[in-house]
Amino acid sequence: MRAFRPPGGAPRGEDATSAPVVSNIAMTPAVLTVSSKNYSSWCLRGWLACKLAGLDFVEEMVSLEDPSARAELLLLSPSFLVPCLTHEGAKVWDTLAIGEYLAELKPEAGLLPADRAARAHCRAICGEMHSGFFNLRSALPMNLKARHPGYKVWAGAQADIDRIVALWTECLAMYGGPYLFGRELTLADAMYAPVVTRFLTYDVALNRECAAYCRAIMKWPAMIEWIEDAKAEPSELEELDMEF
Ligand SMILES: N[C@@H](CCC(=O)N[C@@H](CS)C(=O)NCC(=O)O)C(=O)O
Repeated sequence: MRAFRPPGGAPRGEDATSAPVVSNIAMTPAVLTVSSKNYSSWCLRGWLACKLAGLDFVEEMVSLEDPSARAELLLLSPSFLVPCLTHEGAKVWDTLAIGEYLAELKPEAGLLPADRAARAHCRAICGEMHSGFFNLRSALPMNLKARHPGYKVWAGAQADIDRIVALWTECLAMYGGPYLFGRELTLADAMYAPVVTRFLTYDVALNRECAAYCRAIMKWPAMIEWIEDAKAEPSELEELDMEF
């Protein structure tokens, strides 16, 4: 298992011998365990939610192929699945649960809309993404390095695409865009961000509003950062063609 610590992630001028011990839990930075940045759509969602929350976190990258890493992952994530967020004694291993945890932890970050009805709407479409669109997810796996111009979408996946276009179009009309719930990014945008990349990868034709939404998401600095990292990933996984 490799651990990536961003430069400057540790408090400046502090080291293990001189720093006063306040609380072991409070001093441990939040850790988001993720796998491939090129292929893992759930990790992208969880990571974007952490960025949106303004959480101070470090990434821990695991290789799901490596048996010893998998054994270690079981200690972190009882489901074996990533992303998994470890923060001040809490261990959260499901993307939707991570989103809810962050919304509770950082209410000021606006992961969920302030208005009650909009908040319910946001939760409903996040839930729909989390539990649905199986045909889209299996037929059009996330692969940020790939481009398939003129890709022929299978009819089963087209029904999922049509439903997503309908729900995006409704949100953009109701809340005025440029994001799903208006002027500010929410958890819904993090949940649908890997759908945006799939639509670009597989050259899916969209209406004007949804195409503009995709452009807005692709300009999100956190998305740009993740995609740059994905493109820099070793190419040995490039042939992998599955949803995970
Ligand atoms: N429902 C889970 C799905 C998470 C998931 O499927 N994660 C994939 C990576 S994107 C995974 O960990 N797969 C384990 C494996 O391939 O062994 C969530 O919302 O977080």
